[in-house]
Amino acid sequence: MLKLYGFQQSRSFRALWALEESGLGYEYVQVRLRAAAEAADSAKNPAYLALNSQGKVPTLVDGDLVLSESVAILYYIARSAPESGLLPNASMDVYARIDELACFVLAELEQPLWNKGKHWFALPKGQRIPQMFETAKFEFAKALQALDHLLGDGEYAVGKAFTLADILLAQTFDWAMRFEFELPQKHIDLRERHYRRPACQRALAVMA
Ligand SMILES: N[C@@H](CCC(=O)N[C@@H](CS)C(=O)NCC(=O)O)C(=O)O
Repeated sequence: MLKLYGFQQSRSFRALWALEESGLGYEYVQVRLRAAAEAADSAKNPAYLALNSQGKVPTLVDGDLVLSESVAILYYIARSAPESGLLPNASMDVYARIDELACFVLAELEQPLWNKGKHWFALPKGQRIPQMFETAKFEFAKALQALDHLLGDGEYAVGKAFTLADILLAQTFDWAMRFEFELPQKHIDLRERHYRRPACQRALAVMA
């Protein structure tokens, strides 16, 4: 059975949501990011570091396979459950658009969010630069402008059905709202719409 290691509201929620959409059996294991290494459930415990050398979440384990990048985990879940449509059986164009959005979320959209997080609470106190908040705000607004050129005005990110690209966008917009970034109403609406999906609601309950 698949085993997902995660921590509350973090990138691990993407994977948990995808697992619920997929219908695959899985076990969810909560690890604690800011616990001392001695704690058995700490992400810095040697047992967890053996799976994820950076002590980060998410980590997905399937037999001998250990994956530690959220987007790779989403693709693995999608390919393990083709009937879920998370990666639809579609044309090269559709695959290319999904890949493009997945790369964009990682490389452009979430970076300013994480930069704010790093300088807010994640970096050691002496390394934090509060002025980075404004830089992050500026860069996020720029990324949103670029996103407008990648997204059409349909209900879904790509094509006419829900895919892993929708999970990535909705979860990243949720993150932006929690981190107090300005978000256009259309993206707030997208997040609301997709978070109402039964699979997302179940994932939220698992994580609680
Ligand atoms: N590129 C990785 C990033 C994983 C990552 O940075 N996860 C954060 C939580 S969202 C984490 O575990 N941070 C703990 C730390 O930096 O010590 C992915 O997408 O999975």
